[in-house]
Amino acid sequence: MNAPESKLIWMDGKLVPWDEANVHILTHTLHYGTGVFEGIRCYKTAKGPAVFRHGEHIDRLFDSAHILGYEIPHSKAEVMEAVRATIKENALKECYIRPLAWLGTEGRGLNPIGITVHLAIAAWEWGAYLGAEALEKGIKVMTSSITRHHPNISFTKSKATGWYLNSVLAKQDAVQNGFDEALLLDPLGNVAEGSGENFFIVRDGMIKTPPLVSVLEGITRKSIMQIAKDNGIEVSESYFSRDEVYIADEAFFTGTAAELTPVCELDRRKIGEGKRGPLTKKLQTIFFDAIKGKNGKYSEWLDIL
Ligand code: PPE
Repeated sequence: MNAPESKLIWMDGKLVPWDEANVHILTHTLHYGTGVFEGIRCYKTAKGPAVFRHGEHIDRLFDSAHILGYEIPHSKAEVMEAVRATIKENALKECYIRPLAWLGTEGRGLNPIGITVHLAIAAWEWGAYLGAEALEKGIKVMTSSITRHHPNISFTKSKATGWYLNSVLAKQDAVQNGFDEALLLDPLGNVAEGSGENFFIVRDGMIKTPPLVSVLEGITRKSIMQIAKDNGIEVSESYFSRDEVYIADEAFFTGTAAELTPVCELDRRKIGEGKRGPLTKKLQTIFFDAIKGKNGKYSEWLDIL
C-alpha cells in the first residue's frame, strides 16, 4: 500500500484510518463499474478553507445514483457535513475531495437490485492535474481513436465509475503516444471532451463548447460559461469538428481536477499562437480569483468551513 496521503477517510458514517478504508473482493462495483463518484476541490481563502460549489457537487452525486436506479442512504445535508468533517479532521487547508458510492457484496452476478449502497469520502492534497506548468504553458493533446459515449449506451449525466474505462483507455493511449491528454469525439465524430475535462474553443472572440449529450455536465464548465457571460463574452453550446479546433484561436479544458488548462496543440497542429491565449488567460484569472475567495461576485460558490 502507498503511504497515506491523509489520515482519515469517512466510510459509511465513520472516519477510519486511511489504511483501513478497504472493501471486500466480491464488491459488486469492483466487478461491474456500478459506483458513482464526485471530484470536488477545497481552496485556501482568507476566511479559511472553502469548498467550491459544494451543494452542486453533492446534487450531482445524488443525481448520478438516481440515474443508475439507486439511492444514497444519507441526506444531502449529512453528506455535506461529512465532507466538511473529512477536511477538518485531516487538518487540510487545500485539497481534492473524492466521495464515492458503491454497491456492496450481497448477491452474485449483474443484478444490482437489493445490494447495499455504501458511501466513502476521501480527501488529499492534489496540485495541478496536468502538471505544474500546464496552467500557464498549456498542454499537447491528441484526438483519441476511442469514441466518447453514445447517450444510449452510457448515461453520461451520471458520473458513474464504469464509464471511466472509456476515459482510462483514451488517457493511456494519449500518454503512451507522448501527449498530455486525449480529446475524444462523440459517436458522430463531433468533438466531445477530454478524458476528465470539458472542452472549449475560442474563435473570433466567441466561445464554443459541445452540448451536453456525450459529455459530463461539468460544474467548472458551467462556472466558466457564467464568468464569460458576465464579462460580455458570447458562449455557444454547439457541435464542432476536430479540424475547427485546428483553426481555432484558443482552446482550453475545464474540470475540477484540471481547473482551466490551456490546450496549445491538437494532433501536432498549433492552436492559434501555440500558447495560452488572451481570452483563456482572462477567464483563468477571474476563475482563480473566484475559487480563492478574491472576487465577491462569486462568493456564493464557496462553502467556507
Ligand atoms: N468530463 C469528464 C469526463 C470528467 O471526468 C470531468 C471531471 C469533467 C468533464 C469536468 O467536470 P467538473 O469537474 O464538474 O467541472 N473529472 C473529475 C475526475 C478527474 C480524475 O482524474 O479522477 C475531476 O476533475 O474531478
